[in-house]
Amino acid sequence: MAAATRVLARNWRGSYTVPAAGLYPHQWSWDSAFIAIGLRHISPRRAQQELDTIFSAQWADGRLPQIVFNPRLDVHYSPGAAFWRSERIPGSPPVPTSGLIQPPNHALAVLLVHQADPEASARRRFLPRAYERLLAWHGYLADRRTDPSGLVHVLHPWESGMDNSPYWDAPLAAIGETFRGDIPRPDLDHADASHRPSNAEYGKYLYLAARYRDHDCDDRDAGYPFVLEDPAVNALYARSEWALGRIAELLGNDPAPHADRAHALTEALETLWAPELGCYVARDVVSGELQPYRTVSGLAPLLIPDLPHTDELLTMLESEHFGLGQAALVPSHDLTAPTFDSSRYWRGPSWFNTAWLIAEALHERGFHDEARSLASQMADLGLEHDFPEYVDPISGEPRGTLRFSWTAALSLDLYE
Ligand code: 2M8
Repeated sequence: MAAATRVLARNWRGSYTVPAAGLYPHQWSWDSAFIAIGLRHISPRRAQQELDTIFSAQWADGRLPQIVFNPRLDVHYSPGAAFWRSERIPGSPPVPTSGLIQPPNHALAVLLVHQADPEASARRRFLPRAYERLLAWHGYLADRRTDPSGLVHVLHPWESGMDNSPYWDAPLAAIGETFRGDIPRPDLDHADASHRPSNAEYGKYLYLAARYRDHDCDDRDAGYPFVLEDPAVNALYARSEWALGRIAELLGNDPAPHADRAHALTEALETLWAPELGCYVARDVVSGELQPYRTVSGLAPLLIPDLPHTDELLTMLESEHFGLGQAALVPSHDLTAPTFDSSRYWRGPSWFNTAWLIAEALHERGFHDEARSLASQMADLGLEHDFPEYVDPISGEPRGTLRFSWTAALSLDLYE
């Protein structure tokens, strides 16, 4: 507990927590929600502040930005504030941000942070304030990002939080273009190149980001070349609608619209079910093709109550593809796939945030032993390796950077 608390203190910047001191020197949206979930055990007030800070960077259209930049550290991360120039874009907030989004885990975090200390929450009027922000955020997803299928889409691999997942290989390859300018890689000063996405992938990332920026981050432009429906993004959205319903109830409002939305998303997720793989997959909206890979994103719908494929997903989790109980945590990609890479970012390594989500889902479904064993593995691996960003699922060795905030925060959550 003390070691995790120290990491969070070291990465605290007065009103938010950076994911890691060198590699990620700004505030990231879904990181902050995961961090707040752990922070609530040390200081509910700091956890509220973490979320308030990300909410204060909300755009006029309701989007919560992927990154809120500290402009003084712009050369240390790419692409930064000078790339996005968000201040020129109508509806952007007074602080510099990226125009993209990240997965919507915020309502889940707000509910847990509130419940950790309802009195402190009431004193600071945290819940009503957060509720307004969450309504606008979910409204943005419903109005600007929802497809005729009923699912929300991402317009960039970064929006999924799982940057180089194999899901994106074919859709990125189908885009003939790449970024023509310089491709700075300050990330390689802080992590081994073999643990990070490739230069070719960064060329595509920057091309797509620049294109979105140059269209003023306007979602009504129909011509984006990368439009993908991701299972984890939609599962977190559904799960967050359930949380928002509970928040509405606590504030004396009607929870029914949130339950309806969560049900509609669960039903729409059916279009991403791949029976031959035994899990959910992503769909490329441009080509219409399902992306035939088993990834941890495809297991994330376990987070939703009343899911039709729960048994199949549990079987998949325990199979040789994800090796629950055998592998370290939960691999980000199928251990048996030719595309599996035990070190490279979201193509195989096990991450602590996804392990936490799966542990939560197992716990809620009554698999208490399995949930506890995953939780204690997280705590042990975190402590043993100084809270790594991710680990090799076979050896358990640390990968990426160390003293990573959500690893520390979520390990703390599990000490309870
Ligand atoms: C990673 O993504 C950023 C871009 O957002 C990057 O590669 O520079 C991902 O692991 C993402 O899920 C995470 O939120 C972010 C910061 O920890 O790093």
